[in-house]
Parts: sequence; structure tokens; C-alpha cells
Amino acid sequence: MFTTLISKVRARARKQRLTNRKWARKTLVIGPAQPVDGDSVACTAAVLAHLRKKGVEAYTLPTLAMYSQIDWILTRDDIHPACRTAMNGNLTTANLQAAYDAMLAEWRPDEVVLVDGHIPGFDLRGIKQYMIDHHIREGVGEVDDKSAFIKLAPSVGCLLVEYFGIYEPILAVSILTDTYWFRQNLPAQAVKTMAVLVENGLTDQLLSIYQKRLMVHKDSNILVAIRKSDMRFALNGEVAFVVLDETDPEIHRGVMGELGYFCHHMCVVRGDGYVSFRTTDDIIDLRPLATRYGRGGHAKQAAGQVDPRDKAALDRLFEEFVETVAPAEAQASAGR
Ligand SMILES: [Mn+2]
Repeated sequence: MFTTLISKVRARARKQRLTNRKWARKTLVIGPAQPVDGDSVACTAAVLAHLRKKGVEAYTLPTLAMYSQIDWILTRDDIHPACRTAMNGNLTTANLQAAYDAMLAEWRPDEVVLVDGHIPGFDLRGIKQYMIDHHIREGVGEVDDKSAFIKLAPSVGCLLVEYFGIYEPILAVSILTDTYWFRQNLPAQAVKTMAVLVENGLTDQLLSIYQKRLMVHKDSNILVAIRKSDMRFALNGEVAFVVLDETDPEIHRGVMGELGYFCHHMCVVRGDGYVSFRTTDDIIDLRPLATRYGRGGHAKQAAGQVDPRDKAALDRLFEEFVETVAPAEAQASAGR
């Protein structure tokens, strides 16, 4: 009991120290080179907003990748004007080092704050780095010193709220995306942090704007491709077999995704003859079938190749796929 008390006192002292952290007069805030996601981008925006409210200079760099779900979080004003020449229209660059060096020529930060990762993806040219991360790396563990604050948490946004006293509403995006809407990654702890954001100005209106922007619609051509396809079902609807005219890999992937809502086992032939096999059942090994069809893969997800104009070959593939996954359905019905 005494040791719990000591650790509580220590935790409170740490929170106070980080909340009162002396930020540099000029700060560059960045996410890791990869992946660019809702956590890294929302945390970058939040730290920028926090520092600018304190009246200090803060900027970020363009990123290697950006996605339409999250590109609204940052604006051109967040990126230092000197790197805009090395930048594409959607706040990205092909060369992080060039963008950083162009910025250094005009504006030299005292500190680079890296959120949600440990690899900036370019040489910092001797400028001091401070890392805030929620990934505990093997051999590194939790860190709390001049170089980093690393602690297990649902998202970096949660660390910013809980330890750094940063309550920017945009951190809701960090929490929602990294926990996949409270489905994974310490969701109960994430709910607690979300409540703190609500107490500090996160409204229903803001949250519904964020949600709408995060939920980008799927390509409706996925539905068109399904409508035009040759679609067959077997084993009480647990098996779907689909032959598409469509050759676009994204549409093909989208069709597989949709079928996952309905079936345990899916086989989708793309217009160019590429075949995707997928099952949700651990007792099935799709690899022998995939190998017979000229490719391979994993036990539960594999690929093959077939001539899409050969009707007999497609019928045979359908039969063989049903045969391959049938033991799973037999076991399931025996278990009932
Ligand atoms: Mn993260």
C-alpha cells in the first residue's frame, strides 16, 4: 500500500512537470516518416495549436503520404513556408530531407518534437529531438527524460491530454482512429481521456464534424462491379464465389471487403484472372489450392490465377474452393 502511494505521488509529480514543460521558442512538430495516420497528424496539429497559443513559433513539414480521411486536419499555414516549394498540392513531398533543409535555410528550430513514432525519416542536422510516443519498443521500455516521453497508452493524443495538459479537441481524432472507435488498444482508458476532452471543450458538434470527415465513402463502383458479376453461393450462403469483369485491384479488394460481412469463405476472380481466396476459419489451409492455381499465400488468405474466359475452368475452381472450405462448415454444424 505504501509503494502504491509512492507511485501515485510520483505520477502526479511527473504530470505537473510535463504540464509545465518549458517548450522551445521555435519548435518543429512532426510525425514519423511512416505511417502517417490519424494519431500522428492530429497530435501534430494539437501540439502546433498549443504552442502557438503560448505565443511561440511552431511549424510542421509536409509528409510522404496523406489520405483524404485526415488531410483536413492540417492547413498550409501549419507548414513552414520555406518548404512549400518542395511540396505537392496535398501537403505531401517526395523528399523529406529536401523540405527540411529548405526550411533550415530560413528558419532553424531549437527543437524537433516527434509524435507517434521514433523514425523521423531524415537527418535532423544536429537539432535536438524530443519524442512523445505510445509504442513501447523492446530493449527501450518506458522513457521519461530530456530526449523522450514514451509510455503505453491508447494513442499519443492520450499522453498529450493526460501528461502534457494539451486539450485541443482535434485529439478526439487521435483517440478514435488509434482505438478504431474504442474497439481495440486500451479502449476503456481511451474513453476516460475522451471524457477529459469533453470537459475541456470537445462538443457534440465538433465530434460529429470529425466523424463525418473521417468516414470517407467507398467507391460506388464496388457495387457496380458486384451487380455485373457472376455470383454464386454454396454451403448455406457461407461460401461466396464471384467472377468480376473489373480488373482494378482496388475494386477487387473492395468486393472482398464487402463479402466479408456476409460469408466465412470467399473466392473472387478479377477480370484479368487474378484470384483472391479468403477464409475466416482456422482449420482451413488455402495454400494447397492456391499453389495448384499457380500462386500461393497464407493459410487464411491466398491468391491464384485462372483464365477468366474459360467457363469450365471457372466451374472447376468454384467446386474446388467449396471442397476446400467444406470441412469448416461440417465442423461448425457438428458443433451446434
Ligand atoms: Mn499512434
